[in-house]
Amino acid sequence: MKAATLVAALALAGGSTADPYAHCNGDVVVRKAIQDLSADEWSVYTSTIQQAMGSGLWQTFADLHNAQANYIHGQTSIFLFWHRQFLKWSEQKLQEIEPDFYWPYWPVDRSWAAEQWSNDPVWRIMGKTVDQGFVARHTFNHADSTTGPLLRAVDWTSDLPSSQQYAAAYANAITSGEGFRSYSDTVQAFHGWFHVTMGGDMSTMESPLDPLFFLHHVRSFLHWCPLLPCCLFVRRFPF
Ligand SMILES: [Cu+2]
Repeated sequence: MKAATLVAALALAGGSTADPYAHCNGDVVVRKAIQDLSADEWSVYTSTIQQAMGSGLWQTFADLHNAQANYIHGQTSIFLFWHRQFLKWSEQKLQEIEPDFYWPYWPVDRSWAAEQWSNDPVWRIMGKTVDQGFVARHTFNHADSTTGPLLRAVDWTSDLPSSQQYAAAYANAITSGEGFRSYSDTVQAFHGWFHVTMGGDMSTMESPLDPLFFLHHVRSFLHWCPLLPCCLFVRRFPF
Protein backbone atom coordinates (compact mmCIF):
# COMPACT_ATOMS: atom_id res chain seq x y z
CA MET A 1 0.00 0.00 0.00
CA LYS A 2 1.24 3.46 -0.84
CA ALA A 3 2.23 5.46 2.19
CA ALA A 4 -0.24 8.23 1.40
CA THR A 5 -3.01 5.69 1.02
CA LEU A 6 -2.13 4.06 4.31
CA VAL A 7 -2.14 7.39 6.14
CA ALA A 8 -5.51 8.26 4.69
CA ALA A 9 -6.82 4.79 5.52
CA LEU A 10 -5.79 5.22 9.12
CA ALA A 11 -7.54 8.57 9.15
CA LEU A 12 -10.62 6.83 7.83
CA ALA A 13 -10.43 4.33 10.66
CA GLY A 14 -10.74 7.28 13.01
CA GLY A 15 -13.85 8.44 11.18
CA SER A 16 -12.37 11.77 10.18
CA THR A 17 -13.44 11.90 6.51
CA ALA A 18 -16.89 12.20 4.96
CA ASP A 19 -15.99 10.33 1.79
CA PRO A 20 -15.32 6.73 2.77
CA TYR A 21 -13.31 6.11 -0.42
CA ALA A 22 -11.39 9.36 -0.68
CA HIS A 23 -8.27 7.55 0.47
CA CYS A 24 -8.46 5.22 -2.52
CA ASN A 25 -6.84 7.89 -4.68
CA GLY A 26 -9.88 8.21 -6.93
CA ASP A 27 -8.87 5.04 -8.74
CA VAL A 28 -11.97 3.21 -7.69
CA VAL A 29 -14.03 0.32 -8.94
CA VAL A 30 -16.80 -1.56 -7.21
CA ARG A 31 -15.97 -5.24 -7.10
CA LYS A 32 -19.38 -6.76 -7.61
CA ALA A 33 -21.15 -9.91 -6.61
CA ILE A 34 -21.65 -11.94 -9.77
CA GLN A 35 -25.42 -11.83 -9.37
CA ASP A 36 -25.23 -8.03 -9.57
CA LEU A 37 -23.43 -7.73 -12.92
CA SER A 38 -25.23 -5.73 -15.60
CA ALA A 39 -25.87 -7.27 -18.99
CA ASP A 40 -22.83 -5.48 -20.40
CA GLU A 41 -20.67 -6.64 -17.50
CA TRP A 42 -21.83 -10.22 -18.01
CA SER A 43 -20.86 -9.93 -21.65
CA VAL A 44 -17.38 -8.67 -20.79
CA TYR A 45 -16.94 -11.33 -18.12
CA THR A 46 -17.93 -14.27 -20.29
CA SER A 47 -16.33 -13.19 -23.55
CA THR A 48 -13.00 -12.36 -21.90
CA ILE A 49 -12.78 -15.73 -20.18
CA GLN A 50 -13.79 -17.53 -23.36
CA GLN A 51 -11.04 -15.74 -25.27
CA ALA A 52 -8.50 -16.65 -22.58
CA MET A 53 -9.60 -20.27 -22.75
CA GLY A 54 -9.21 -20.25 -26.50
CA SER A 55 -5.77 -18.66 -26.47
CA GLY A 56 -4.20 -20.89 -23.82
CA LEU A 57 -3.90 -18.08 -21.27
CA TRP A 58 -6.45 -19.80 -19.05
CA GLN A 59 -4.35 -22.95 -18.99
CA THR A 60 -1.36 -20.82 -17.99
CA PHE A 61 -3.21 -19.75 -14.84
CA ALA A 62 -3.83 -23.36 -13.85
CA ASP A 63 -0.29 -24.46 -14.71
CA LEU A 64 1.24 -21.72 -12.57
CA HIS A 65 -0.93 -22.64 -9.61
CA ASN A 66 -0.08 -26.30 -10.09
CA ALA A 67 3.65 -25.67 -10.42
CA GLN A 68 3.74 -23.63 -7.22
CA ALA A 69 1.33 -25.86 -5.30
CA ASN A 70 3.81 -27.16 -2.75
CA TYR A 71 4.90 -23.65 -1.80
CA ILE A 72 1.61 -21.77 -1.66
CA HIS A 73 -0.53 -24.03 0.51
CA GLY A 74 0.06 -25.54 3.90
CA GLN A 75 2.73 -24.12 6.17
CA THR A 76 5.55 -23.13 3.82
CA SER A 77 4.03 -19.77 2.92
CA ILE A 78 1.03 -17.70 3.87
CA PHE A 79 -1.82 -18.79 1.66
CA LEU A 80 -3.55 -15.42 1.45
CA PHE A 81 -0.50 -13.52 0.24
CA TRP A 82 0.30 -15.66 -2.81
CA HIS A 83 -3.31 -16.15 -3.83
CA ARG A 84 -4.12 -12.48 -3.55
CA GLN A 85 -1.27 -11.66 -5.92
CA PHE A 86 -2.39 -14.46 -8.21
CA LEU A 87 -5.88 -12.96 -8.46
CA LYS A 88 -4.47 -9.54 -9.21
CA TRP A 89 -1.98 -10.82 -11.80
CA SER A 90 -4.57 -12.95 -13.58
CA GLU A 91 -7.00 -10.03 -13.63
CA GLN A 92 -4.34 -7.82 -15.20
CA LYS A 93 -3.61 -10.45 -17.86
CA LEU A 94 -7.31 -10.59 -18.71
CA GLN A 95 -7.48 -6.80 -18.86
CA GLU A 96 -4.94 -7.03 -21.69
CA ILE A 97 -7.76 -8.75 -23.60
CA GLU A 98 -10.55 -6.52 -22.28
CA PRO A 99 -9.65 -3.43 -20.20
CA ASP A 100 -13.05 -3.44 -18.48
CA PHE A 101 -12.63 -6.94 -17.11
CA TYR A 102 -12.76 -7.33 -13.31
CA TRP A 103 -13.15 -10.43 -11.19
CA PRO A 104 -16.58 -10.55 -9.59
CA TYR A 105 -17.24 -12.75 -6.58
CA TRP A 106 -19.84 -15.21 -5.43
CA PRO A 107 -20.95 -14.41 -1.85
CA VAL A 108 -21.72 -18.03 -1.10
CA ASP A 109 -20.93 -17.53 2.58
CA ARG A 110 -24.19 -15.56 2.85
CA SER A 111 -26.20 -18.42 1.39
CA TRP A 112 -24.07 -21.23 2.73
CA ALA A 113 -26.73 -23.90 3.31
CA ALA A 114 -26.77 -26.55 0.60
CA GLU A 115 -30.33 -25.83 -0.48
CA GLN A 116 -29.40 -22.15 -0.94
CA TRP A 117 -26.13 -22.19 -2.86
CA SER A 118 -27.10 -25.22 -4.94
CA ASN A 119 -30.07 -23.28 -6.32
CA ASP A 120 -28.27 -19.98 -6.86
CA PRO A 121 -28.91 -18.26 -10.22
CA VAL A 122 -25.15 -18.29 -10.84
CA TRP A 123 -25.45 -21.87 -12.05
CA ARG A 124 -27.37 -20.76 -15.12
CA ILE A 125 -24.09 -19.28 -16.33
CA MET A 126 -21.56 -21.49 -14.62
CA GLY A 127 -23.11 -24.74 -15.81
CA LYS A 128 -24.88 -26.76 -13.17
CA THR A 129 -24.40 -30.47 -13.65
CA VAL A 130 -27.11 -32.92 -12.80
CA ASP A 131 -24.85 -35.92 -13.22
CA GLN A 132 -21.31 -36.22 -11.94
CA GLY A 133 -18.51 -35.42 -14.35
CA PHE A 134 -18.43 -33.39 -17.52
CA VAL A 135 -19.95 -29.92 -17.58
CA ALA A 136 -21.44 -29.92 -21.03
CA ARG A 137 -22.90 -27.19 -23.22
CA HIS A 138 -22.54 -24.21 -20.95
CA THR A 139 -20.88 -20.83 -21.16
CA PHE A 140 -17.44 -21.98 -20.12
CA ASN A 141 -17.31 -25.38 -21.69
CA HIS A 142 -13.83 -25.14 -23.15
CA ALA A 143 -13.73 -28.60 -24.63
CA ASP A 144 -12.42 -27.20 -27.92
CA SER A 145 -9.53 -25.35 -26.31
CA THR A 146 -6.19 -26.63 -25.11
CA THR A 147 -7.63 -27.22 -21.65
CA GLY A 148 -10.04 -30.01 -22.46
CA PRO A 149 -13.50 -30.39 -20.97
CA LEU A 150 -14.31 -28.83 -17.64
CA LEU A 151 -14.92 -31.40 -14.91
CA ARG A 152 -17.04 -31.07 -11.79
CA ALA A 153 -18.35 -33.56 -9.28
CA VAL A 154 -20.38 -31.30 -7.01
CA ASP A 155 -21.66 -32.51 -3.66
CA TRP A 156 -24.97 -30.69 -3.74
CA THR A 157 -25.76 -31.77 -0.17
CA SER A 158 -22.80 -30.07 1.53
CA ASP A 159 -23.20 -26.87 3.51
CA LEU A 160 -20.37 -24.34 3.10
CA PRO A 161 -18.60 -22.00 5.54
CA SER A 162 -20.79 -19.10 6.59
CA SER A 163 -20.01 -15.41 6.99
CA GLN A 164 -20.24 -15.94 10.73
CA GLN A 165 -17.54 -18.59 10.58
CA TYR A 166 -15.23 -16.34 8.55
CA ALA A 167 -15.86 -13.49 10.97
CA ALA A 168 -15.19 -15.74 13.94
CA ALA A 169 -11.88 -16.82 12.41
CA TYR A 170 -10.87 -13.19 12.07
CA ALA A 171 -11.91 -12.29 15.60
CA ASN A 172 -10.30 -15.38 17.05
CA ALA A 173 -6.97 -14.69 15.37
CA ILE A 174 -6.92 -11.32 17.11
CA THR A 175 -8.23 -12.29 20.53
CA SER A 176 -6.12 -15.44 20.75
CA GLY A 177 -2.98 -13.51 19.87
CA GLU A 178 -2.20 -16.01 17.11
CA GLY A 179 -2.40 -13.30 14.46
CA PHE A 180 -2.44 -13.34 10.69
CA ARG A 181 -0.80 -16.73 10.23
CA SER A 182 -3.66 -18.33 12.14
CA TYR A 183 -6.27 -16.32 10.22
CA SER A 184 -4.76 -17.21 6.86
CA ASP A 185 -4.61 -20.90 7.77
CA THR A 186 -8.28 -20.91 8.75
CA VAL A 187 -9.35 -19.15 5.55
CA GLN A 188 -7.27 -21.67 3.64
CA ALA A 189 -9.15 -24.50 5.34
CA PHE A 190 -12.52 -22.88 4.60
CA HIS A 191 -11.66 -22.34 0.95
CA GLY A 192 -10.49 -25.94 0.73
CA TRP A 193 -13.94 -26.98 1.90
CA PHE A 194 -15.39 -25.19 -1.13
CA HIS A 195 -12.89 -26.86 -3.49
CA VAL A 196 -13.75 -30.33 -2.21
CA THR A 197 -17.47 -29.66 -2.41
CA MET A 198 -17.20 -28.67 -6.08
CA GLY A 199 -15.02 -31.68 -6.93
CA GLY A 200 -13.63 -32.44 -10.38
CA ASP A 201 -11.06 -29.90 -11.56
CA MET A 202 -11.73 -27.83 -8.44
CA SER A 203 -10.40 -30.63 -6.25
CA THR A 204 -7.01 -30.63 -8.03
CA MET A 205 -4.12 -28.17 -8.21
CA GLU A 206 -5.32 -27.34 -11.72
CA SER A 207 -8.40 -25.83 -10.06
CA PRO A 208 -8.02 -22.40 -11.77
CA LEU A 209 -9.32 -24.17 -14.88
CA ASP A 210 -12.78 -23.71 -13.38
CA PRO A 211 -14.05 -20.09 -13.23
CA LEU A 212 -15.57 -21.05 -9.88
CA PHE A 213 -12.03 -20.87 -8.50
CA PHE A 214 -11.88 -17.12 -9.05
CA LEU A 215 -15.46 -16.45 -7.96
CA HIS A 216 -14.75 -18.12 -4.66
CA HIS A 217 -11.22 -16.84 -4.03
CA VAL A 218 -12.26 -13.23 -4.45
CA ARG A 219 -15.04 -13.79 -1.91
CA SER A 220 -12.54 -15.38 0.48
CA PHE A 221 -10.31 -12.34 0.24
CA LEU A 222 -13.10 -9.88 0.90
CA HIS A 223 -13.28 -11.23 4.43
CA TRP A 224 -9.83 -9.73 4.80
CA CYS A 225 -11.29 -6.26 4.25
CA PRO A 226 -11.07 -5.11 7.87
CA LEU A 227 -7.31 -5.18 7.39
CA LEU A 228 -7.34 -3.51 3.98
CA PRO A 229 -9.71 -0.54 3.88
CA CYS A 230 -9.77 -0.08 0.10
CA CYS A 231 -10.04 -3.71 -0.77
CA LEU A 232 -13.53 -3.71 -2.21
CA PHE A 233 -13.07 -0.64 -4.27
CA VAL A 234 -9.59 0.23 -5.41
CA ARG A 235 -8.40 -0.81 -8.86
CA ARG A 236 -4.72 -1.27 -8.26
CA PHE A 237 -4.61 -2.76 -4.81
CA PRO A 238 -5.69 -5.31 -3.76
CA PHE A 239 -8.66 -7.63 -3.27
CU1 LIG B 1 -4.29 -22.51 -4.25
